[in-house]
Amino acid sequence: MDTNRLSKKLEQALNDQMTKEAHAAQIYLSYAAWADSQGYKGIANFLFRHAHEERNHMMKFLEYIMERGGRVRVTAIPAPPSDPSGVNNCFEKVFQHEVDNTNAIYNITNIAHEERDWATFNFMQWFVKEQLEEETLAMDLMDKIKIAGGEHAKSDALYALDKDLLTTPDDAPTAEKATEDKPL
Ligand code: OFO
Repeated sequence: MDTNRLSKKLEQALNDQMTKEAHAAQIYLSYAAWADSQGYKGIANFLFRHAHEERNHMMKFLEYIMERGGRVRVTAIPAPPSDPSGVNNCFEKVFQHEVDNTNAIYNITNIAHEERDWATFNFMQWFVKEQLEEETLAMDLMDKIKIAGGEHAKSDALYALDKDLLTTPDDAPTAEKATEDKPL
């Protein structure tokens, strides 16, 4: 008896996303290694921590596919893109990556909706919320580098930014947590 509760299309999409999350971890690892090679220990630390989060996302997809009786397919992870040309470019790449990942998450959520697979639709809500946080976090990075001077940031501003990222929390506060007396 077939106990697979996922359609072939969703099973494939979830497997693809599992690989995408592994790829995301590789991207953050490579940017972190680049940052360290440039002497930015704080930025590297922030990106290494984030790579770890992406591996956790990968595990959630893996676990969910198994839970639904589907078949997990572990495939090759594509190589990360080329090194950033500077801190500004690094943060732009991070932001663009997160926007692309949000689109991939929305695509699976759409398929689940079309198929009326409410279990998968419900599972995907965690990622919809997570992507909101990830994009906010990436936007915060863009704000920080903008204030530091963008592409033309001077070394003292980059030094302060690097120190700041060493202790920047892994999760960004989102609008739903805001109150009148405690705005973001
Ligand atoms: Fe897995 O959220 Fe970033 O990519």
